[in-house]
Parts: sequence; C-alpha cells; structure tokens
Amino acid sequence: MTESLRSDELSYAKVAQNNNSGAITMMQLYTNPQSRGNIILPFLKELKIEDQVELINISYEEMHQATYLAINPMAKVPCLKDGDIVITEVPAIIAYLADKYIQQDFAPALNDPKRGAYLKWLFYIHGPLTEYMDIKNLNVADDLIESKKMGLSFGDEQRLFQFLKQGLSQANPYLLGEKCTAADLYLAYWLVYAMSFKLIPYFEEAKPFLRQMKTRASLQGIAWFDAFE
Ligand SMILES: N[C@@H](CCC(=O)N[C@@H](CS)C(=O)NCC(=O)O)C(=O)O
Repeated sequence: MTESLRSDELSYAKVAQNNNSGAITMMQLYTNPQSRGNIILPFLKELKIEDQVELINISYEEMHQATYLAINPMAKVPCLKDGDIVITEVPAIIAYLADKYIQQDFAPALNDPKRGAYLKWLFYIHGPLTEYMDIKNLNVADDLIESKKMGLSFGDEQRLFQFLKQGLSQANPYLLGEKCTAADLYLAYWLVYAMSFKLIPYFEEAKPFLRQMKTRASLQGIAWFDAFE
C-alpha cells in the first residue's frame, strides 16, 4: 500500500505503520457534525492524513449507549482511537496528531524553546478561554462571577482578554512566529466561532491573525471563516 503513496506522504506513512505487515493502520475519529469535533477536521487536512482517519459520525443518542461508552466513558465527542490508544479532549487529540506527524511541522520539537508557548496556547484555549465561553453561554450573573473569580480558571475577564490580545498583537504572523502550528488552528477556530456567536467581543487585535488564518486552504468553506472580513 505504501508504494502507491506520493513521496511527500512517505514520512508520515511510515509512522502510521504499526504492524509487521507494512499496512497502514487507520485511526478512527468519533465525532458528530454539530460538535467541536469539527475543529479537528481542518487539522487532518493540514497534516495530509485525511486518508488515514476514518470519520465515525455518531448521534448524541448513540454516545450514551454501551458500545460508545466502552470507548469513551465521558459520552462525549470528539474521541480519537489509534489502535489501542484512545484520546479524548480536543487539544489532546490535536497535540497527539501534531506529535505523531511531527515531520509535518505543526508542533515545535521537544527540545525547541517554542514548545512552552505552544503548550501554553493549547491549554489556555481549552482551559480559561473555554471555561469563560461556557459560563457566558449559561448567562451566569456578573456579580456571581466576580465573587467566585479566584476559583475560576479564567479569573478575571479583563485579564483573560488582555492575555489574548497581547498574544494576538505579537503574532507574526502566527502565534509562535513564521510557522503555523496546531495552536494557531485551534485558536483561530475557537475565536471565529466565539465571535460569530458573540460569546466574546470582536477584537480588532484578532483581525490580522484571523485574516492570515483565513487564507489557509484547510479553513476554506467553513461558514464562520467565510463570513469573517
Ligand atoms: N472537554 C471536551 C468537551 C467535548 C464536548 O463537550 N462535546 C460535546 C459536543 S461539542 C458532546 O459530545 N456532547 C454530548 C453529550 O454531552 O451528550 C473536549 O474539549 O473535547
């Protein structure tokens, strides 16, 4: 099977081989078209591994049934299965794939000083930023948030946004410099989504970064990016 691959696919095809037969072992991405599993899809394109990942769209009803609970007891999507390895949580899936296909250059290497900032962004998006958006979505009263802010992951709205604006202002053109990483794709998707649904304000500071991201082939055809100017 590897013989039929293009030469630029060979490096990651070798990584995908995990048995002695030389056959490429497919991964499975359990997702739903209305879920945040969609964040992973452009990244599969960027890594050029769409043909190595079987998309399994499951309904919200199926997620709570025994067959899927045996894979992910959280009853949530997305979930990536790579042989016996099961990975849940969007940034964990993204980081796993970026490392597995490290030759594609979407994650700084373990000894690259940029690795720290890369991890910081992945965890910032999944932690404080997502927590903030969830809380806003639930219409939690501002005075309750204020009284609990020391225990909240995002803490204070102004500081959460200051951190984000500072990072976006320093992007040149990507968060870590000239190379686009998995963190850029994750942040861009979240920002465009959150701004479209007015879960966060429309930041001027985000414009150059999002315009840059919008040019990427993997993000073409996604409604929120298409609508972004
Ligand atoms: N912390 C998880 C959250 C996953 C999540 O909330 N997925 C939703 C769809 S966006 C889900 O599967 N909901 C199904 C349910 O709760 O029944 C992640 O970031 O991957």
